[in-house]
Amino acid sequence: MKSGFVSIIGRPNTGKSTLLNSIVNAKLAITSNIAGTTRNTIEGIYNEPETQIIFIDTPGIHKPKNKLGRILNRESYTATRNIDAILFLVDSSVPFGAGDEYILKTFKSTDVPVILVLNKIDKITDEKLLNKINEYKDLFPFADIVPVSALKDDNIKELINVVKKYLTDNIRYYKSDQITNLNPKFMISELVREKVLRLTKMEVPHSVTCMTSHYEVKKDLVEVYVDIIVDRDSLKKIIIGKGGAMLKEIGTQARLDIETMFDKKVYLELYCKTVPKWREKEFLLNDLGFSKDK
Ligand SMILES: Nc1nc2c(ncn2[C@@H]2O[C@H](COP(=O)(O)OP(=O)(O)OP(=O)(O)O)[C@@H](O)[C@H]2O)c(=O)[nH]1
Ligand SMILES: [Mg+2]
Repeated sequence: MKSGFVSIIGRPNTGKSTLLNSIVNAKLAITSNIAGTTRNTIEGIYNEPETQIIFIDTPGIHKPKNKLGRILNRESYTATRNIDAILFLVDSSVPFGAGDEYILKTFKSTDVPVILVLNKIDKITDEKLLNKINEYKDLFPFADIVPVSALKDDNIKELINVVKKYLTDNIRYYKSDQITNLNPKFMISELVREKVLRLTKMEVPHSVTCMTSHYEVKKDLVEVYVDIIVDRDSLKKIIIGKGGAMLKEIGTQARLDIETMFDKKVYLELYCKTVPKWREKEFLLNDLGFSKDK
């Protein structure tokens, strides 16, 4: 038996959550093309008869602008301690930038092996990929370099084989049929938040959060109640939409995902409310599962 913990670290929007979902073959972490989608560390458990790897998806590391931003960065850095390996995920279709350099600098103080994962190779030519590998090789003593496409499930098996070399434990941490540590309330809230992000696009980027106030699994139906919280009335207007059309669409799309999650019919009720400055309010952040800002 071989096991261990592996963190997925990188700039926002590089595909960390897409990679986690691809590895566990399920939708655990929400994804969108808006940078800063993930707000919590999310564990995805990869199981084989003699192997268990706990992959930790983290919020993209960025320059923090508010308390939530600082908490997100800290969550990511905490996930680089007491682990067997770090997957440093980069988007191979964009140039190496100050953001990557900033993260690489922090790796210098760790003795955890760092595996460079060049993602989104479906977007570039083989020649460009070779250039990228050469460019990165000189920047940091990476333990390994693996190109993948998380979106197209390309080279993921190879990545897992590479990760296996660095596992140091021999304990099964979770039951072999478990794929996450997340609770259903959190997963429901996230699925609703994903639809808000995707459907309202850039209009409502990070000013929204979702909270499942109640859910109940009945005989042939799951009843779900979720609050969508924004910090301004103008955003509430966007989320509700003309005659409630946007809220209805968010509800329809989220309900389908929640039905897949429970494998049952779902009754979903959404309620949008304004809480000014929720991002700065620690009690609310704690309620939402973010750790305390120290
Ligand atoms: N073409 C292509 N797109 C990808 C790939 N992996 C992820 N994406 C897209 O990149 C965008 C960002 O993906 P996420 O998985 O949400 O990125 P993330 O790194 O988790 O982002 P944050 O949570 O904001 O830090 C989404 O639109 C994905 O569909 C890939 O291999 N190829
Ligand atoms: Mg993410």
